Amino acid sequence: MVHEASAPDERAEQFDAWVADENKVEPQDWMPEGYAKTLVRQISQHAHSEIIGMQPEGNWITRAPSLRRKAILLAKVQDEAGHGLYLYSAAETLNVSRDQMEADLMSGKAKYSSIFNYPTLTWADVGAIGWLVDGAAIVNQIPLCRCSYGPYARAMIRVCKEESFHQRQGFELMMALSQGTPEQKAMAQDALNRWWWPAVQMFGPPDHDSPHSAQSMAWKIKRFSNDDLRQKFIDMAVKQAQALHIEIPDPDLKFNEETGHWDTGEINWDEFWAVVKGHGPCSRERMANRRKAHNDGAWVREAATAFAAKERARAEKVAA
Ligand code: FAQ
Repeated sequence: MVHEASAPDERAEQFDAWVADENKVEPQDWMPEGYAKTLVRQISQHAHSEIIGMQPEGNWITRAPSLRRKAILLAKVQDEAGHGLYLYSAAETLNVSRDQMEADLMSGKAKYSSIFNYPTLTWADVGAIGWLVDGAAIVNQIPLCRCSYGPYARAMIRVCKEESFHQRQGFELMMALSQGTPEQKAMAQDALNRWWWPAVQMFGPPDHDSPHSAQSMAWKIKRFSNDDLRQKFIDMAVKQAQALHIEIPDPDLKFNEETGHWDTGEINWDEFWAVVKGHGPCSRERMANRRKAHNDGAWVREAATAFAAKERARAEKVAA
């Protein structure tokens, strides 16, 4: 742990050594301003992604094809709300308020994952999201369980357990469709066609164009680079698509004997940046829904605050 009384440059050195030794940083510890700022940026954007990420699948709750599928989907979407809450709480340990994080999302200052700006056109999209989007999320988030910041790392352990169930239910749904009627198999293929490239882009820009990676890796917030995690996901997903007997929509996809990895065709980074900047097919709709939900929930927040004040006053009266 860093000694509060040390000279400023000594504190920075002690901090780097503490983190390099694989120790955890806790909220009460001294930390460089940039470290806290990076964490608030990443954790709050991660939380926003979970909350906005409820919308694409939420769209299918009323139209799930059976009671069993509906119960599973409801539970999954509720889990995502829970993940958002753990993550907002982890960010709050860094002295940023939930109101501030919410305001940054509404103003467009804070981002959320590009993937949630695509539409869910058919029931197969629910399977593709579970299989590919949760699959990508796990590959990215397992290393975050070892993040140097304690509250984020601990939140990630539970999140990953739940994401793992989400991924399996998506794969099982895709399996049911791909082994079903020709129409169902075509639906599974169409969903893969539309979700593949956005899932590959989820890992963020290529390493040479990722301004935050080097510092975040030095601070052991990120453990692997965007491209390394992307490759890991691609290698996994190719095998899974083979098991489903559906085709990844990339004519240039090829196994590289030398590296032992699957090489893909060009990733459309122009599309990625356009979506990140708010020009995705559903960007406006997602933000409009989020704003409405926030405004509709104002009375709940007001009631909870009034109730807490009443409880406090009652406790003070009893104590007096
Ligand atoms: N979308 O320098 P880097 C989920 C931004 S949760 C939008 O590489 P960094 C669960 C980035 O913020 C999915 N923006 O940045 C689920 C930065 O902009 P800034 C979310 C992106 O932080 C499943 C700029 O580009 N997961 O799916 C994206 O080192 C199903 C430069 O990028 C997390 O948030 C993108 N895809 O690396 C829920 C995991 N990529 O902030 C519902 C935690 C990059 O300067 C249903 N986050 N940008 O304005 C991370 O691991 C990292 O933040 C990265 C980006 C890897 C996302």
